[in-house]
Amino acid sequence: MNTVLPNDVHPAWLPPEAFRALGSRRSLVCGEGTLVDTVRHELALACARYGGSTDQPHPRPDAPPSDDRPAAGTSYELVFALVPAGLLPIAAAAVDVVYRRRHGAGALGEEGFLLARHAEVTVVLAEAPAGLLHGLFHLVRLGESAFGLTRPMELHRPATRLRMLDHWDNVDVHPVMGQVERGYAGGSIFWQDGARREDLTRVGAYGRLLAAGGVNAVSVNNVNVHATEARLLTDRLGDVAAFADVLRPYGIRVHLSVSFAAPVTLGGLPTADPLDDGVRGWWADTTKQVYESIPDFGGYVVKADSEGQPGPFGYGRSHADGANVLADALAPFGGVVHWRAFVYNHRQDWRDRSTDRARAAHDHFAPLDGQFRDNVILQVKHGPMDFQPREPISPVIAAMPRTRLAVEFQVTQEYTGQQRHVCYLAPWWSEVLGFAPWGDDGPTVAAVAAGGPADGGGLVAVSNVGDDPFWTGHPLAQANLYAFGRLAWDPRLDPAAVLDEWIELTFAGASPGGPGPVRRALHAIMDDSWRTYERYTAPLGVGFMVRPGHHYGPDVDGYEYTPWGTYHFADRDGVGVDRTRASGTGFTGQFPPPWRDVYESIESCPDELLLFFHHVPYGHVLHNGSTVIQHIYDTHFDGVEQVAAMRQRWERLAGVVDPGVHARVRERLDEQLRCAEEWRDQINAYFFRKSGVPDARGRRIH
Ligand code: GCV
Repeated sequence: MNTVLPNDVHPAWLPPEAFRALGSRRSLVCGEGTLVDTVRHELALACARYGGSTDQPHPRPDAPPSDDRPAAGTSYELVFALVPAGLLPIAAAAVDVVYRRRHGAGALGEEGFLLARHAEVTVVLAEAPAGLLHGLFHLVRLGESAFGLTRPMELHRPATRLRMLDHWDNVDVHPVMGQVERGYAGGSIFWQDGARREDLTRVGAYGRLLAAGGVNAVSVNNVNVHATEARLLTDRLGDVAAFADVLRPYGIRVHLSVSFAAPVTLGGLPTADPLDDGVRGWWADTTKQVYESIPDFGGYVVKADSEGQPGPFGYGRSHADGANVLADALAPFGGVVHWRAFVYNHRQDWRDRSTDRARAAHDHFAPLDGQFRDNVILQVKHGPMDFQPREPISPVIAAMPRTRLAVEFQVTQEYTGQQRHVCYLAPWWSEVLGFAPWGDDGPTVAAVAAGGPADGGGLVAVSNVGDDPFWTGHPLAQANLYAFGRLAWDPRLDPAAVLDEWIELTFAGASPGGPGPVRRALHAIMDDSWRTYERYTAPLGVGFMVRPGHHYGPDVDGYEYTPWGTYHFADRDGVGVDRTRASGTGFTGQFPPPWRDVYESIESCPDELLLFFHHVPYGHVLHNGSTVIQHIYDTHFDGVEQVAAMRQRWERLAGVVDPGVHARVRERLDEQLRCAEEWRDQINAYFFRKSGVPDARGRRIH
């Protein structure tokens, strides 16, 4: 295991200083296995730097589980142990007894851990090695406070079993999309010049960062599977196995995006019809070979019948037929298929008012509830459209109680400033995860993803990293990657507290005045940055006023007359999409009560989604007391002022944070301000020209 990153790569939230508290202690690690070795290795590195020591256990085989005598020899300050801890030093054994009395075996699961302080020893106890690894990173987050005099016993386990990142990386550089589709941080960390990178140190370091956030699965290639990438399933499988080898020590399983047409394109069969025996056999044989090289392979990700990708519709079959054939091939090995619900008609006619892209996923998938195998996970984008800065939740999330659902987020900032803008997305994800689709008494979106008594599908996000020295292009975009992992582990976490953790870790020891000034400045810049972004871009949930193709910067009518859908219907009198049952596309009817009625009525529809659900006159008065047109002007002027304030605030950190980070963020904030002004001026001018209504405050509109 090589954790030494090249000097020009930023350590993100795991700088050596973050390990000071652990590295200066006398620690003992008990247990065996790859992940336990990782814990040992991490502690050894930290101790070499900070003067502590780390040991193997010296158990006394005759010691009973509740033995109270200290271990012979060294007295430890920190102990990592697997249950049962009876043969270990006093602290772990005593904690083990209390834990079992209170919680019973199995309470920690495969990845959970218990943290306790007993007889001046900090103890991390787990039932499986992954728990010790997560416990280690939890201690890194706690720093010195893990060794405070008193600490109540804490039990931690992830809310959901699968916490995954999807990479939209291509092996070959795609002529239009480049190497990483919707990537804003340079090339792929996995591939270069059409081949697997020789040196996978970065991939290992990435796995380490992800594990420290809480992620445990990575899909390594684009869901748009082009010819070269398709071969990762067969003759280029060695590449995937190599990634699995370097990610395994961090408890991360590798998954692969595959093409539904693979039996034809790779297998030479005449059809990919999922009900054809030859096709079933091909998937079964191919999958068996995958597991022969990668025994802990996670499974397949499939984008089918979507934006030009092949799928079961081509054979007159349903998406359940399609997903199940892959699921059957994976089942003997414990693998899963993530089947994406992002299926819509991208060849629609803007003149046809009855077609509504928002409806598509529910129309296609809700009728299939109950028809998928247990190892199919239907992967649903959190909104019905496509990762806009504001959307309602996808009604599919509330429509398939007999299907395992994963909720998909987009960490890569395709529609949220492309990592040139500061846009801390955790508050948005937290809102989505905490949303209760059946009303306040029902389960939340997070609970659906976690599943009931059986496993849910978990949470998935599209990654934002590349071979950029800061990993994410914009150094502050690292916070989004960190926050996704943390919220996937525990969706109830407060996004501001998660940001605090990220600041503490990332800037640990990096600033002469301590992290205080950095923390204050970054909260001021980032806490509300998603809402700031929302203010200066498309108003009131209408979305998609971006430049077609690359999706950066404003273009109000960019998609208005294209086959991709998502229109705003602005005219001289008003703006917005009528998605009501009464007079529009009927999309509101896809929600269960109370939301189907809340969204249906202009009176009860929340302001921030008004134009998503309703076409209203410019003079319509919002709940906040402003007219729609005045709200558009006000938010756009405010949004730009807020970006200017962010930029000023960052200036004051010159000399406080690392000069390289400072320069990169400053350059990005300059661009953010320029772009926000462009948005303000285009949006305000557009709506002023359409409506003829002047700004009540007489500000300049072009
Ligand atoms: C990988 C949007 C993006 C595409 C992406 C697609 C998806 O349409 O613009 O680049 O394709 O979503 O999620 O599959």
